[in-house]
Amino acid sequence: MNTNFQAQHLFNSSSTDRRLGVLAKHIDPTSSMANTDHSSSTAIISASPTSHPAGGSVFSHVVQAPEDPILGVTVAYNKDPSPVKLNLGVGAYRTEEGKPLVLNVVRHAEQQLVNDRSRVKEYLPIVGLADFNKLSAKLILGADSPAIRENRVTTVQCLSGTGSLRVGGEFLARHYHERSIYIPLPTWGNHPKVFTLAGLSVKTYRYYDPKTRGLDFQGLLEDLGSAPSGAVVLLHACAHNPTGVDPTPQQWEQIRQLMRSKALLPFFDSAYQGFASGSLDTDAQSVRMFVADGGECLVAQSYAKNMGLYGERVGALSIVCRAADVASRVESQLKLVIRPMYSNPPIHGASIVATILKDRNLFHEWTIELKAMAERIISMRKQLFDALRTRGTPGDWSHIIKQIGMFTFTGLNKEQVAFMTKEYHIYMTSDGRISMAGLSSRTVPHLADAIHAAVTRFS
Ligand code: KET
Repeated sequence: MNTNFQAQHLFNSSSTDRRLGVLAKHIDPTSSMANTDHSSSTAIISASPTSHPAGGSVFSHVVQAPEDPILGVTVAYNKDPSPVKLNLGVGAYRTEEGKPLVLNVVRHAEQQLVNDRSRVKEYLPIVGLADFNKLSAKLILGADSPAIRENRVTTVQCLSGTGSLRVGGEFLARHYHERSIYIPLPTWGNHPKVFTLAGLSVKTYRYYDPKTRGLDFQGLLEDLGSAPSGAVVLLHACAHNPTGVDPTPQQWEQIRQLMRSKALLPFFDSAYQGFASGSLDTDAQSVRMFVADGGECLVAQSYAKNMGLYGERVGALSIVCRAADVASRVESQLKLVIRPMYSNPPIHGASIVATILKDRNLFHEWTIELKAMAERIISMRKQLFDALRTRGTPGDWSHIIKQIGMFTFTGLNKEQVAFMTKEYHIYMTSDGRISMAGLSSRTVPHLADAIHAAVTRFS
């Protein structure tokens, strides 16, 4: 068979080279925000060597890539020998003792799985564990969702939230008529990379207003209003990362009306269901609002944070369609995206999730533990706010208690962040985002001292 022909079929008109070229132009890997600074693009793809190195490595021309703006913070933290060091970079939950948490409910489910000698380690189907998929769709869309009842939803198990976004992006690049995806400014730093490499053309819409430290709702409506009809729009289902700013239910409704009137296709990223409000249902309202109108959308779900299954890489991509026969054909094409990418997903994490979601008692136990995590984060917000007020730190810090979810977008600048890392061994992303889930009552005073010193020194 002709391999060029095959490759053309696999990627339609977008070749891998073109995708990488676009990425190199688009991304500034030193920032966790989507932007158009092209300065460090050369670090991603090395130029080919002009001649074969005599006796040297064929890879000697490979340039050193920068660390990831979020995961690189942990790399730097791990190298610091200071006993007072504090990692507020990556969004990973820690206990009051500063330790990673395995939920009790996860331990119980794992015990059940281990005790069941009938379980085997065979390959899962390409789309993953059937129970897991059904239950995941129910969790995000609601148990009584007409879309599920009418078999209009296809759900495939993917490698956590990131993998779900990537599979959804590749599906759209192959089968959807409009290649542009609009992502909020700012957004999770991996979004532009995931979608560009999936073959989509990444654009931004205004989201956050640094002056009010709130939503730039007017800017959002204007930018989505002038997006081409049919464009894909990435929406954070709740607990927007990095800003912690979500639209109100009324604003969501206006966004929905605008998007539907322009046939813009919603692609929800749901990485924090249950973490914003403590309630799984409340945090799914934005998604359910868009599904209730009978229209189509994509949803990427992650169980990394809400079940603490970070390293198990469990997530799901759901595509809600207008008709059951469409959903079934869409699923057949998703299999063609997944099979050459990683063949089929891992079994363990999805089995844990399915065990919890299908057992009434375990599910209840989970909601209690999830609420406790969300409440601890909220109490950290209050404690940090109070600590800054007690110190008389200049500025209005009320956004710390107003923002939602795992992060506070402090407003601290790069210079202040660098100072806090150097002098106080506090690690965070350079955009001033701190993971509230990494704080504890014991470490709040240290962070407040550092912020106070940074703000008074560089104002
Ligand atoms: N979406 C959003 C909005 C998000 O913040 C993350 C992770 C993901 C998807 C992907 O999570 P996964 O582990 O693939 O299910 N964010 C944290 C971790 C990271 O950057 O990988 C973070 O922002 O710290």
